[in-house]
Amino acid sequence: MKLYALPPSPNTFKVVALAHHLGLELEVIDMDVASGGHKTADYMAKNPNALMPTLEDGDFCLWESNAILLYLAQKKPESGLWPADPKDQAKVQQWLDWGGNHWGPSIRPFFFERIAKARFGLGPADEAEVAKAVEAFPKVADVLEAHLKQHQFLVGDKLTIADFALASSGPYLGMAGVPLENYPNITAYCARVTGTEAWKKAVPQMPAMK
Ligand SMILES: N[C@@H](CCC(=O)N[C@@H](CS)C(=O)NCC(=O)O)C(=O)O
Repeated sequence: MKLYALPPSPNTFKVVALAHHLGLELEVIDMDVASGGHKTADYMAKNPNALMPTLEDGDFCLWESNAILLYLAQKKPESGLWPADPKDQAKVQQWLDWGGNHWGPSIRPFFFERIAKARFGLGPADEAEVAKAVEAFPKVADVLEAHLKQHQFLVGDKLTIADFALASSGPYLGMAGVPLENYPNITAYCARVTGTEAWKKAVPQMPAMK
């Protein structure tokens, strides 16, 4: 299988980490966004969004990183990462949706203002945007913190693809200055999920910020 990738992005490295975890062979192809590799007709025939990641398995192409997690996990049902029980499956879907609709948007301003802008020369962080994000953060983070106070993982106290999706921001939360001082369970959870060998192999070292 091939993964067309933007290696420093959590949406890419969570898929790479899952492949390592499951022992699946994956050829990772860096799309070299700086030179527009992702905007070629060839690539856009695989993924019309011109975004990464995209999985290619023979003549089967799949985009949207969470769908890719699901596809890979189903190759190894014995892993339990996509549970067999319909209620557990629905709970996994619940957390995948919550991650995309609530957790992701709540941390995105920190990533954009404090990492992406510096990295891509887009000017200084807009502190007013950061202040808005700080104010909005507890409404979302309190939900996750309360759940993780009672549970080691998101669903059934076992690792699932929902954890691969939600914890994928973990390696950058500190660098982005996400205000986690009052969220020890979120911090411990991200370290628990992403502290394994599979993640260490998948997460590229970010060069130090100037
Ligand atoms: N919902 C999509 C998001 C994909 C996405 O936004 N990918 C970003 C990296 S996180 C990308 O390819 N950015 C390149 C660009 O915007 O040109 C997924 O989960 O796969």
